[in-house]
Amino acid sequence: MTYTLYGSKTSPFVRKVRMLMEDLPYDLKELDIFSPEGAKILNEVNPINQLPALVDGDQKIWDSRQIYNYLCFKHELPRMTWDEENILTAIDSAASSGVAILLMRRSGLAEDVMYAKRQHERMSSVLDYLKPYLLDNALKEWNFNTMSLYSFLDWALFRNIISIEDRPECQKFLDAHSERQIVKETQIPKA
Ligand SMILES: N[C@@H](CCC(=O)N[C@@H](CS)C(=O)NCC(=O)O)C(=O)O
Repeated sequence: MTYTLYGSKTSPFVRKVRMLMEDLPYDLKELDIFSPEGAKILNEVNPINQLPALVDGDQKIWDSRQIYNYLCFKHELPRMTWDEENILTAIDSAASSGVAILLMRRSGLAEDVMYAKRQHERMSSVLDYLKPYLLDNALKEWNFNTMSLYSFLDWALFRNIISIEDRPECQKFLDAHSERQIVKETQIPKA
């Protein structure tokens, strides 16, 4: 049975699911969700109007974490501990803050307002919190959390949303995983 994954090649939330599905059969249906056609197709699959969405026969699954849980259930992938779940929540929250900043910029909104500052503070706070993890487990492990972290960092740098100049552990982490085949296969298109 081939899954259908609705996504885009730039989304960090889609990328980590593509990494997770490296050995699973799926068709990627790329959507430009800001075009009327793409938005219509996405809305028929996911009323939240966000990517990714997974379709498995009659079953639709929204949200990357739900997709992870669904695939864990179906393919008996290892479940996370509660501490690992917290790490995923932190990474996803940082990525959502990054997406909020991107949407603000695309809307022409200034970033010297409380809402934007909260998003930047959240991303910094998460990266501060993850420093010991980045220096240890994250260098050695390749699982949904490290896939999520890689996808977020690479995307946020690509979009100029974060700077890691003062965070060598982030660069070390990216370097540790950048040669993986699935990382290369899912690279963000530069054009
Ligand atoms: N909680 C969702 C977040 C997904 C998300 O934010 N997707 C972005 C693309 S990176 C999106 O579709 N944004 C459009 C919007 O929010 O209107 C998940 O984990 O899948």
